[in-house]
Amino acid sequence: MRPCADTVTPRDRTDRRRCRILATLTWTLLPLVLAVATGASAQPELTYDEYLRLERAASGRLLQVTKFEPLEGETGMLMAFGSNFNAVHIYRLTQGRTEEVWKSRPLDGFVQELIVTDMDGDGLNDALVSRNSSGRIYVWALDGYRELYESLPSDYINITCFTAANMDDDPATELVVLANSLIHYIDGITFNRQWTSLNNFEATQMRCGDVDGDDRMEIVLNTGQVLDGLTGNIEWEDYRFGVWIELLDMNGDGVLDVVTSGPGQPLRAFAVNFQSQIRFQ
Ligand SMILES: [Ca+2]
Ligand SMILES: [Ca+2]
Ligand SMILES: [Ca+2]
Ligand SMILES: [Ca+2]
Repeated sequence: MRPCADTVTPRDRTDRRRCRILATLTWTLLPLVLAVATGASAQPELTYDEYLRLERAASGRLLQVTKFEPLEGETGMLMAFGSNFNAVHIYRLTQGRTEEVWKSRPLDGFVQELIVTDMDGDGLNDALVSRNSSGRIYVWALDGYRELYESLPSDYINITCFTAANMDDDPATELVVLANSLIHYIDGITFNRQWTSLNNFEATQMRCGDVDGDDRMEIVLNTGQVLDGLTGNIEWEDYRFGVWIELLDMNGDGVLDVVTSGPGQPLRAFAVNFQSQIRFQ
């Protein structure tokens, strides 16, 4: 395969994206690439969202590091990370070169997790979100890195995990935050708190998706609860999941499954729509 730089024009983001997907699949998921080349070449290419889910599931566990594509089609990738001096840095990585392009003001508490997400729901990532050890949340626009939101010091004492997903009828993505043992939805455009759970939860990782195929979103907690995304009611909790969870369709029925593992643990997968563990044999 030729390097991406030889085949991609600077402003053609679609080709660059395809090139990155292909390169990632080739070098990290060679068996899948071979399977596609030999038997499944007629299948449509992964959507970007599928690719991101795959990449997240296969990525490292440095929660303070995330990455995103340059918005204007420049070469390279942008990496954001939280430093031990309570700041977020953005570096641009190109072939053989790393340069800092932005640094935040000093934040309250150290960065525990950074995510990049699509706050306005138009399909393109537009925001960088940080949760900090002080219980604060910070949001910056990817376009120019202006600060869009910071939670008040009095809002939350402790945030144990968060994610981003569209959980309701408005097109904006919600920040789904487990803070002070309650789950909150924060609208990604107005940053108003739109919903808070009645029950307490203690998870350290969560993901959101339609895991039972009913066209409604669920919240999946690594403690094993699967919650209806509109009511917060527990829909299933027969198993305790591992430390790490991701949502991928593992049995090929078109419905997301819960894939989980933890230190020293084997991978397990659960089909919530069948309320059972998936047996690979
Ligand atoms: Ca967007
Ligand atoms: Ca929404
Ligand atoms: Ca559902
Ligand atoms: Ca499935």
